Amino acid sequence: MTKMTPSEALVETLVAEGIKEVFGIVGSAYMDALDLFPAAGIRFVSVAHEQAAAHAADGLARVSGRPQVCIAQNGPGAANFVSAITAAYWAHSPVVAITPETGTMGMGTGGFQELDQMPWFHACTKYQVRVNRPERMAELARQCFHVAKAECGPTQLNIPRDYFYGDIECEIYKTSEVSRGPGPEADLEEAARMLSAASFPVILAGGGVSISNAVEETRSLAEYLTAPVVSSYLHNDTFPAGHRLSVGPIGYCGSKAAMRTISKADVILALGCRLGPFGTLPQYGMDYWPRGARIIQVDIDHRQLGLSRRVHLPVTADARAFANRLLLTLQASGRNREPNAERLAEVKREKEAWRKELDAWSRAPSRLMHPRRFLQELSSAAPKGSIVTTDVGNTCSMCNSYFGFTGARQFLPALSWGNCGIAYALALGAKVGVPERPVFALQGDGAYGISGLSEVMTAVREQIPVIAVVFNNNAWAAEKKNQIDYYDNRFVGTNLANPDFAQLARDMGAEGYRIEDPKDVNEVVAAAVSSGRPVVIDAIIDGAAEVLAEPFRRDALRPPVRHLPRYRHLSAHS
Ligand SMILES: Cc1ncc(C[n+]2csc(CCOP(=O)(O)OP(=O)(O)O)c2C)c(N)n1
Ligand SMILES: [Mg+2]
Repeated sequence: MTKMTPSEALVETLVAEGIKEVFGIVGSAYMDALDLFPAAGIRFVSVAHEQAAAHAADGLARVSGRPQVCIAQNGPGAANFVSAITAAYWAHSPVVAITPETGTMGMGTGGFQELDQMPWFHACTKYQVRVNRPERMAELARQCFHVAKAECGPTQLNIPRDYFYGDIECEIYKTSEVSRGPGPEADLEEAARMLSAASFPVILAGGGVSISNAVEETRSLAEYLTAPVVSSYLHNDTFPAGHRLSVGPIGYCGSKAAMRTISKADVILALGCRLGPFGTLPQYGMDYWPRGARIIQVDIDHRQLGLSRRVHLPVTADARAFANRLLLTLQASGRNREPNAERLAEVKREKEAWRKELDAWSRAPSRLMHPRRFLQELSSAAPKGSIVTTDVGNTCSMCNSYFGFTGARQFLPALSWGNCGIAYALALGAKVGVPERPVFALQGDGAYGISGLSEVMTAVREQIPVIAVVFNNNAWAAEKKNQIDYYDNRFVGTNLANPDFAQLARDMGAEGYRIEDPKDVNEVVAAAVSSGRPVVIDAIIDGAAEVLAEPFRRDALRPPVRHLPRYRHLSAHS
């Protein structure tokens, strides 16, 4: 036991956990701890809005695979975390949100910046705790790190502001690594039997493959079985795109090759995959999910097993450990598999057909630059190994069929929270974690206005050279597409009128480029990558009905029905 202050105990716990950066906006509530950061070797990355601090911590956690930290002033500062922490929750990203709160002697009196902060984070964290005595600062902070790691999600450390002060005795030590097994032997054997007997086995690689760094193990398994590998929705980085068994992602705006391939499966190994219901909906008019297929579902979180689909073999296991042991079990079974030439040829055929179709879509005529043509150029111009974050929007969704990756932790999309305004700040965090790689933040013009624009100031101030690409179609086009398809082109709130984003970037101290012709993409991207400075590329693209992707929520929208006389002309069939 060593004598220290609670502020010292908190900061020393961060140091013990290997924290090098903390994202936030300064506030008096935690200034006593903040003052120690430089001496502790912790960089405080000061952002423009607390939402960006939590997204940046998420981005850094996703690329590093380690818990990361954001901190905010009590009340309004902490409230600004909520949406971003929810995004991290659905991304299974270990973010520790430190939320100082009103002092213990003022609680309940309605003093200043006071509201019970625990309910805000109740539904979006794996664990939350209020430091109830200053002496427990290190212990409770440590528990937040432990659960964030062990349960792959955000936690909240809530600290009454007077509890940073005083003298305490405590011990500082690092949380241990939780090892996770490959699942029961009997399940591994059953999985080996099912896959060996399958006539068309398919591996569905989910986010857990990336989280557990199981890409190599998945590759070996796929090669042994000659099993095509489909990435789950928005998890394009779970298998190398150039591999001969890779067919790309299913889900909204995904790969038709992947959808046609999985539709033929009689056995699916859903590895590190929760089989999220949105990610398996029909797409491109294809109801591709093979209802007759037998499913082996492997997830580290037993709550996900069989949650949205009937599963024949549910296994609670680490994706990497499971894949590794399953391969050994298959090899030991004596069935020494030769590569299945027919299946390989089929995969090749499907990929080629999809490539041709996508190419034709990307070269369709348009008045302004076609978004697909732009994405085609952008995805080939981005250097191999780049990290790409994406937002929520019509153009961003199309990215799913253009961007392939070489390995895990390279693709950071908004995922299931689906909030516009996430991409830029995710990229800030990612770039801090992997400074040697180009980091691209892809977002629509609407989403950029929510958060990206103001965080360019952060990138400049903190010298974090992310490359932002703004898909500028002067519209909240994903929503506009609904008005086109369902509301007879009545545009309420979906048109935008943008400033010159490139000029604005230059005014903020970043580099700014404008692209109107796909031929310029290569040159601009090369300049952006070599500049080593924050860059904003304003890509002027077409937003006409013909170039837009399908409505995002076809599954949930209905034609308008109006009964009242004053609205009757707004009915679908008026
Ligand atoms: C925070 C938040 N607000 C609103 C929405 C609803 N929404 C989904 S997509 C979208 C439009 C996105 O527009 P933009 O970023 O310009 O991309 P585009 O669709 O034009 O490519 C909106 C408003 C959302 N997902 N998140
Ligand atoms: Mg737009």
